[in-house]
Amino acid sequence: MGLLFAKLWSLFCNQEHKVIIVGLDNAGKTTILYQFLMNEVVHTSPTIGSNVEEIVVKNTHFLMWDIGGQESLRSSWNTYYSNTEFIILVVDSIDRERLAITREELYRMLAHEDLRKAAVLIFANKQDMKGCMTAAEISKYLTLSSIKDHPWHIQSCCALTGEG
Ligand code: G3D
Ligand code: MG
Repeated sequence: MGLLFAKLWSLFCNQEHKVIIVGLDNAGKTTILYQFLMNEVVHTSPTIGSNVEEIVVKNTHFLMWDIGGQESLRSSWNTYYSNTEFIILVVDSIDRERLAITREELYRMLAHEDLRKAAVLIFANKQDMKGCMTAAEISKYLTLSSIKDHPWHIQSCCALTGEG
């Protein structure tokens, strides 16, 4: 019985989970991915298409897709959606002008059939920047409290230092 349980547990633990990292260009997606991966800051250039990396946390494998956020690439985000369990939405907390676009993209994603069961983590990134919006302000603007059909969480962070 114990052995069976251990086997089931290890099977469960070794499962691979698909995560997509989305957000507008320059939000900090690639920096966050490499912060997860190596705990260090890498010099990024705008992502054309996508980067994919595997991260292992306590025996659980996460396949992280970092998808380019430029306007021309956003329409192809949905080609990455199938089997996605977690969405990481990265927000540039200093970019007030484009928060409305992020909001639009967020609700478009949440309405997509392939993401019906996905949980959402919103990173309010660039908290080191003076005058940035707080996670509470972003949460209010994105009306996160109205999201009832997906588990969600907002976390303030600074991808450069790994804080948050
Ligand atoms: P993207 O993948 O979402 O397009 P990147 O964004 O990861 O390429 O980051 C875009 C720029 O924002 C980079 O600066 C990166 O260093 C910077 N950046 C990312 N996270 C933070 C943060 O938390 N704080 C600050 N101050 N800057 C951040 P460059 O200058 O290389 O374009
Ligand atoms: Mg990028």
